[in-house]
Amino acid sequence: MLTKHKIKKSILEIKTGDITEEEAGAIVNAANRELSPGGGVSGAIHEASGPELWKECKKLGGCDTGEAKLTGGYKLKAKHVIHTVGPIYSGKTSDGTDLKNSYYNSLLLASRNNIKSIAFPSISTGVFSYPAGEASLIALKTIISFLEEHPEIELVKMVLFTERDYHTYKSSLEMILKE
Ligand code: AR6
Repeated sequence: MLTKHKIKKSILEIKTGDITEEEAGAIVNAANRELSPGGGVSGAIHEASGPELWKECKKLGGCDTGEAKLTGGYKLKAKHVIHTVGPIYSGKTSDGTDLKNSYYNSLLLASRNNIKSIAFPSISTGVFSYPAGEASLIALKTIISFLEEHPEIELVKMVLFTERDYHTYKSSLEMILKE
């Protein structure tokens, strides 16, 4: 399943798929603060990339919530991995700010490293329990406003693991575009 939308000169795609198989300048990892492999999408990315990824991650000194760090992609089709740590959902207003920062800082890191295409999973909505509806609005609004200011990022893909998440993100995009 795939939806494409043009934001100024850039393309925003919403699709179903396994992010470890995406071709992109960078795929984003929904990491933990230690940048250790863990489970969920992070475990899958480390598995597909191979042990060199964890070796490089160990040298980075962890990552704070809302921040982002860059590594190689090793055995992945993507040249780089951008590791970001989303918030563990608590219901506080700071959750929204932290989630926004995860998307924003990942995009900024891509831009600063001349990466033109980037694929995101649905950060924080698995093990970290962020409700997907709320998270999708924050993710898409942050991506859209970034692309409006940064035409150097040519393509952003939201790669959703389930059809249910795909429909959630698609409905949120339609809602945002009507505003
Ligand atoms: N491709 C795309 N999306 C995926 C894939 C995949 N291969 N696998 C899972 N997802 P989660 P979080 C989706 O739990 O909530 C880890 O243990 C999944 O369906 O991976 O940010 C880390 O080490 C969900 O929609 O990330 C951290 O400790 C989304 O990815 C913690 O989990 C995010 O789910 C991070 O939790």
